[in-house]
This record gives sequence, structure tokens and C-alpha cells, in this order.
Amino acid sequence: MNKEFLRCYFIAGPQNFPGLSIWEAQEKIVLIMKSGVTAYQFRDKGTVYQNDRQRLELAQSLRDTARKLGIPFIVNDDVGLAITLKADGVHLGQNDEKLSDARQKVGRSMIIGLSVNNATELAKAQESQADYLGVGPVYPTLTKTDATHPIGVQELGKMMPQNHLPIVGIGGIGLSVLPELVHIGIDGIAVISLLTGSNHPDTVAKTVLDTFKAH
Ligand code: 3NM
Repeated sequence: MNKEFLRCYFIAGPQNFPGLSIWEAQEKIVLIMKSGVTAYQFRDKGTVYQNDRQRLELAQSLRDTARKLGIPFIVNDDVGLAITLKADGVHLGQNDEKLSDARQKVGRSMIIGLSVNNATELAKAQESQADYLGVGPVYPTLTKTDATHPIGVQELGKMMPQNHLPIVGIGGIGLSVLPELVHIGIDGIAVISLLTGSNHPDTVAKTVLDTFKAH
């Protein structure tokens, strides 16, 4: 797997744009996808659709956008949807489908990402069939209501020597902490609100890319 795609990894679904319709949210997501991010994850936890068809159409359209832009399209949690859409990857949490089962279903070529929330999970993940890890929350976040206790950058730094997989930090990440994150040797950041809450996602993406490129 080319770990360059982890540098500025954008995650979002309609639920991250409160007050907007699903299609208005889609426009915002597309705008951010075009701002220079290196990957997009379709994560629609809490989004209320009229029917399954509506969800499929939204995901399909976002997959097409990602494909045109040449960035990986990763589906959160839903292995079946990832297969249906021929997504580039699927991202699993600790409580989602077992990674080895998912690997059997999706085959070798689909990227599988795994969330880890502490040193024990990070160590265990080294033996898994994951292609990359998302470690977090690094900082407190309001975006994921069931997020575990923040790890903190110092603690994450101490955990890093036991990691040999491509790895992205997630949770409460803003521009001011980029230098300390680069310093501990992660490959990039995965963000929601840093991009969904910005009026200048292109500037944000460029800052993130420049920071992780220089390293
Ligand atoms: N997963 P924001 S934290 C989706 O710790 C997600 O596994 C997390 O949103 C984890 O960038 C998180 O707005 C939310 O903090 C990230």
C-alpha cells in the first residue's frame, strides 16, 4: 500500500453537516475532496436516509468523484457496501466485523484499515492483516460521541516504536498540533471537523500536505 495517501485523509458523511440536506452535504464533501486531500472515507454514522437506495446513490456518487480525482475511496465499517461499490478500501473499528473475516471477503487487493485506541490494540494489530492503522483519539474530540479517552501525543510517541504499519493519527486534530504529530513519526492525519468546519479547505489541505511532505 502506498502510504502517501494517509497524509491528509478526509472523513465525512452527511451527519457532519448539521442543518444541511443530504445533497447539500454531498456538495460540501465534494468541494473538500477537491481541495487537495489524499484520501476520502465515507462514514455516515447517524445519517438518516429515506431508503437504502438513497444511501447507495450517495456513496456511489462520492466514489465516482474520488475516482475522478485519483484518490482512494474507503468505506467505514460496511464491508458489503465496500464490495458492492468496488471501493478501494474499508475501514474497521475494534467492534466491527473481524478483520480476518473481512479480508477473506474483500480479497488481497482491497485496502483494510483498522482503528486502534491504545498500546495493547496497537501491538495486537501488528499481527493482523490490516494495511494501515488509525490511532486515536489523539486529542479530545466532539465529533465522535463514543470516542475513548484521548491518548495524548506524548503517550502516542511512546507507543510508536512498537508500530511497523502505515499509521495515521485521528481525533481532535487542528493545524497547531501538526508539528508535534510529524515529530512522533506518524504518516499523516485523518480529520473531520478540521476540514468540514473550514471556509478554506484548500489552505488547510496544503498546510497538512506541506507538513507531512517535508518530513
Ligand atoms: N474516530 P475530528 S476520533 C471518526 O479515535 C473518529 O478512532 C476516532 O473527528 C477514533 O477530526 C474520530 O473532528 C473523530 O476530531 C474525528
